Amino acid sequence: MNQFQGTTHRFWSAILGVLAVCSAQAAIINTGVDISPANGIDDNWQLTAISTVVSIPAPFNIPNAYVVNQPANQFPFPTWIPNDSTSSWITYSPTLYIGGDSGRTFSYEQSFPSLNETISFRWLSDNDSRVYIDNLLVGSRVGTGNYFTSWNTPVSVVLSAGQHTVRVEVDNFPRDSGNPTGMRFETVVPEPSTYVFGALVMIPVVGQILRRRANGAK
Ligand SMILES: [Ca+2]
Ligand SMILES: [Ca+2]
Repeated sequence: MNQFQGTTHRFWSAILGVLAVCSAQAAIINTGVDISPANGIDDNWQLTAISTVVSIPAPFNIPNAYVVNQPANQFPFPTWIPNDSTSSWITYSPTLYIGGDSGRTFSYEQSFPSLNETISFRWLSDNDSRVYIDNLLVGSRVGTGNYFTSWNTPVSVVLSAGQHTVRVEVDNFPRDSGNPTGMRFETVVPEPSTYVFGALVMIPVVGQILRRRANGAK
């Protein structure tokens, strides 16, 4: 390698290093991706709250969120899009209680580190759901409750560098029988179309606007 080749090599190494940093994904870990699956508990997501107007059946044990590991042909699969190697469903109970009214709202959370970057993600839920990052609503699937049969258009969020929290609130609709609830969440590679047509939410900017309004209201 001569001097010119060495300079060129260093140049491209630097460029590739920058690209590697730019393409790094925030470390939200998909649901059901579990380094120690034997206990059935999701290592990365936690069940932080259950809001009930009726008692729900045991067993459940906050903060454990459990991976739904039914075979792909066993209820609630394939009515729910079956698990795959990218992500799996999680729920509040190790036995996925499906015998009766198991409502109402289940909150799943994960704390994660991020660069100053844009991330995109999509999710499934039984039934309605809302996604918050640092307590700001960034996406929702509400109305029919049938959000277990198709993925939403990915939501993109601009994050500041640092530690963040994602929370997914899932409302299980009341029903007399056969009433599972669960959630499935995965990050996706941002696509250019996402920036144009998707919901682009800038967490730091929104925070600044809210602060300005608060200051102005004094
Ligand atoms: Ca585990
Ligand atoms: Ca349900």
